[in-house]
Amino acid sequence: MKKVTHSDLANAIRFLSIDAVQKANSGHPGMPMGMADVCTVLFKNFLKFDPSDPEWINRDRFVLSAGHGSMLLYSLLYLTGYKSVSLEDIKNFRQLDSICAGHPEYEKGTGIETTTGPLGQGVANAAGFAIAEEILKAKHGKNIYDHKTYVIAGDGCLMEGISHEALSLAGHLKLKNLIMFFDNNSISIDGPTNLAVSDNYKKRFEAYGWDYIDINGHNEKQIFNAIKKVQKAKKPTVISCKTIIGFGSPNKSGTASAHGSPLGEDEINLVRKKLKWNYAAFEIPKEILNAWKEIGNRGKKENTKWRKKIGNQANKLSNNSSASWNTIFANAKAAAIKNAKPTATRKSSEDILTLLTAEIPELIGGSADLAGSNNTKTKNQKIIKPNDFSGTYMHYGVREHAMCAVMNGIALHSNLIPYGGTFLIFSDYCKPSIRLSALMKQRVVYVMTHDSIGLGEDGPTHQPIEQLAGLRAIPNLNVFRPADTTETIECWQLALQQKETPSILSLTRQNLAAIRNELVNENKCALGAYEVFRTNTNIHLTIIATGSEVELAIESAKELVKHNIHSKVISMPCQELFDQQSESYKNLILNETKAKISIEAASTLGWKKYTGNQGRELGIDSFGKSAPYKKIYEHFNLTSNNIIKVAKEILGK
Ligand SMILES: Cc1ncc(C[n+]2csc(CCOP(=O)(O)OP(=O)(O)O)c2C)c(N)n1
Repeated sequence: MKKVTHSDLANAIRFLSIDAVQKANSGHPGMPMGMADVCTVLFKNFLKFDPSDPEWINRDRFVLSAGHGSMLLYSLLYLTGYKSVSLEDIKNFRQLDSICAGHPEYEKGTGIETTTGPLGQGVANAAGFAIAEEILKAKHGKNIYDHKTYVIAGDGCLMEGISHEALSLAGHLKLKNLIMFFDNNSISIDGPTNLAVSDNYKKRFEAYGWDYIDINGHNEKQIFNAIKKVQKAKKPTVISCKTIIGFGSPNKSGTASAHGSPLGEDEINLVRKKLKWNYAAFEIPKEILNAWKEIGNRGKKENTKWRKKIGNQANKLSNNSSASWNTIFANAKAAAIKNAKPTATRKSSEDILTLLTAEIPELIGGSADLAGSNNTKTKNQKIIKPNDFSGTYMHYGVREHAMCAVMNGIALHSNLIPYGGTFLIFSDYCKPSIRLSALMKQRVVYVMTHDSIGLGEDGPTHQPIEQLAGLRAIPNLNVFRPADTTETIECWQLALQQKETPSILSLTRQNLAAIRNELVNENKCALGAYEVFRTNTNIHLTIIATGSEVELAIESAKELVKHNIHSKVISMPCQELFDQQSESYKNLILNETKAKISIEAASTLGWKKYTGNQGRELGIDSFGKSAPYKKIYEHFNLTSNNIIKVAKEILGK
């Protein structure tokens, strides 16, 4: 039997990728063809993984940031013996419900470590994986956690701004366990990358504090030596792999035409000739498949050894301390009612976080240079520093986008629970990563303070208007806007309980009066909306408000009595949770009166569905203003006088 060579192994990846893209008549063959050699050497000799135990916590993480090259990942998963990807799945590349989706989609236990496709996200996710590993290593010891994160980034990933943020942060933190393969093929969609970029990559990476190694990405020996070298790295390392996109394609290699469309039957035949691959589409000769399966089996021994070494500690690692959480929340609520005083919800958030961070070591906090403004750092938290990851608080620097994608990586890694803060307005800088938290069902908590014109003098650049509506439009994301300390505690509880849904906590800068003065064990915010005040059994009007505007709604309801208008006030801290309630509950809340007013100091977009045809939405549909905040509320007519006027109008009084 013929000895299986490196080229045989690499070509198996190439042809599976080519054939799958051709059959789907859609996809990106060029990148897998170009990076097949690098991945073969990595998987064969270095990557610590066990396809029979994809969730082994001490596995190396492999992230394909250049997600369009998804067939590279699927080929590797199939060839090395993951149960998640069969040959049939590969034949169904890009078809409905195939695990081999257009771009890799995270699914626990499959070997697909994260969802990629929006270029650059994977780079920051990888930094998050590497940070999580360092934190867990510092906490549990090298005996248990000792692995690396490998990420493949293309020219596109490195052009994206998020990569600059993430690389800079990784360099600062000296993440020696992070290794990037730069698929340096100098081609993107529009053509050669010199149409748009002339970065000196070596200088760029070195300036970030990374080691830079240059290799020919088709030279097995060079690839091997480079990966061997980085096993002992003291810093994050990029291995810049000079590769040829579409390697092996006589007419398309080295050009943008290999990037994102099927090669075509004729060209594929020429590739088969050139690479001496005399097999039919999707056929992997037995000896080559066996050689790949052996590579897949390599990690099993190491996994078994590791399990023996750590003994029963394994169970402890995957548990977290959730049992004690409910007591913390219950006690905090009791204290909030007892000591009620005007408090900004960002401060209420800090207060509950102070209790939580004392008890829940899995909570990893942070902020994008606004720790003191977002109130995300508690007195219990030590700072995470280069070479010292024993802390639980990250100063992410002014890097909102990377912060959020790093948090996704931290959440994906294992059982850590990341939360991070910025101003709500800058959720716009975070959006692509927030969307991916939601898509990947990750428990990431976004602490977004200064959540309206209530922030005052900083003016329209800092005052969110359309942000809440935009965030609420993201599926599987809970947007919480609590109205006082008790609601803030309840919303934090919900954010931590929802293991498959990320949360936004939209919090105020300004003080808010307590609207809840009766202690109930029930988490009222879990209903999404509930009655918080009423002036009579029989009412004419329903006022729905969120966050800082609940206080205004209650004040207006009291005033309305003087005009013979009785009303109830609904606090709606979370539209998404309210929408999930039973029809009868929704009816109870919304349909007691036809006349309804919503009040939220933000875009009115989306409120009509609650106020209905006879309702009115009070909000702000222009940009904000720079002034003391009470003046801005007046400017935008968010006053009880105006609410009374509107109420009279819709009630015809
Ligand atoms: C944020 C983002 N912008 C644009 C795209 C569309 N896109 C997909 S691949 C690609 C070019 C990437 O070039 P490169 O990384 O060099 O990949 P290669 O051509 O080597 O496969 C672009 C612009 C995307 N996926 N994500």
